[in-house]
Amino acid sequence: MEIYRKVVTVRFAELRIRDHVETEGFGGFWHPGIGQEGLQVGAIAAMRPEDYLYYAHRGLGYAYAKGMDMVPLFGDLLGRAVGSTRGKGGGTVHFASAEHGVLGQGGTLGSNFVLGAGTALASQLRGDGRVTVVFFGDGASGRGTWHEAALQASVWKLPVVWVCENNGWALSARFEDQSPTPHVADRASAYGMPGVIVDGQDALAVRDATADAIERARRGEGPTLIEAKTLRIRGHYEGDRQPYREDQVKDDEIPNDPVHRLGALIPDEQRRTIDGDARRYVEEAFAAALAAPRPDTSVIYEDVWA
Ligand SMILES: Cc1ncc(C[n+]2csc(CCOP(=O)(O)OP(=O)(O)O)c2C)c(N)n1
Ligand SMILES: [Mg+2]
Repeated sequence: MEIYRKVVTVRFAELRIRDHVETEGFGGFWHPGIGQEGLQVGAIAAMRPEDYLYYAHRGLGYAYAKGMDMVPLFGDLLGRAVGSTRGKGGGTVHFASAEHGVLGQGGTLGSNFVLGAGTALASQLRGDGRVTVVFFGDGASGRGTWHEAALQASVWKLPVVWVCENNGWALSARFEDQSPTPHVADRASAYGMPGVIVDGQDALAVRDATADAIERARRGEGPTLIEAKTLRIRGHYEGDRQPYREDQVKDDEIPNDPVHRLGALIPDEQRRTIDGDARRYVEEAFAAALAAPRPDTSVIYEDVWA
């Protein structure tokens, strides 16, 4: 029930942002995660609140699932002072909340692989029992940083779980044109870790696979690579007309829609109540963020390391 509530909340947030981008525009790129909410929420449902998360750029489902409120998330996206970075980040890769273990991301895809191995090493040295989960796409899986982080994490049995969202596309490049093997998970064996393939549209299956990997990591047995098979529903960014793509999908015809799959498990009346509450929560949070002031220019040098 709780997973459904979060998935449907993220779906409404996705649709709200899509509408806003269409009518008002957007400062930067919005990479819609519509259709991938189930795997994002499902995997994170297996984490403890104190575990560390490095999310990917496709939507805001990860950070919400990890416990962040929608107001700071929308605030960051809209460049408002109520954002978790007080509106200074902008775009989809600059949420952060140390309190929720949401450690941010970066515009350079793959920079978080080595950071993820780093927080896992910190947890191992401190013996704090925390696990780090790192999300990334099929395209990012080709970065050299993944391979070095995966090797070292495996040799040192670091408590990290790699979750690859294979949606078949990296911008305009098909997965088949970027990988010599049919699955990203095939690469796990080179680093002596399990490579698990799971249906990314099945939130509960992703939750279970991630729970197994997290337990293994907590026991000190090292990393796991999970590959969740999913589909990129919209363009790479909102507004991408995808001239390179023939298999375009409509928002209301999402194959194996994770919202419908979970919703089918819940009695109608209860589901309608959850949906209504989620829709209201998203509308109110979006309105609150939109009404908030933009950051004052005087804060520009705050939080700058050097
Ligand atoms: C190192 C680096 N190279 C290229 C880019 C530009 N870029 C942003 S997203 C993206 C596609 C990533 O594809 P994938 O990892 O499969 O994630 P998806 O967008 O499908 O969720 C690219 C090429 C970048 N941000 N960083
Ligand atoms: Mg991809």
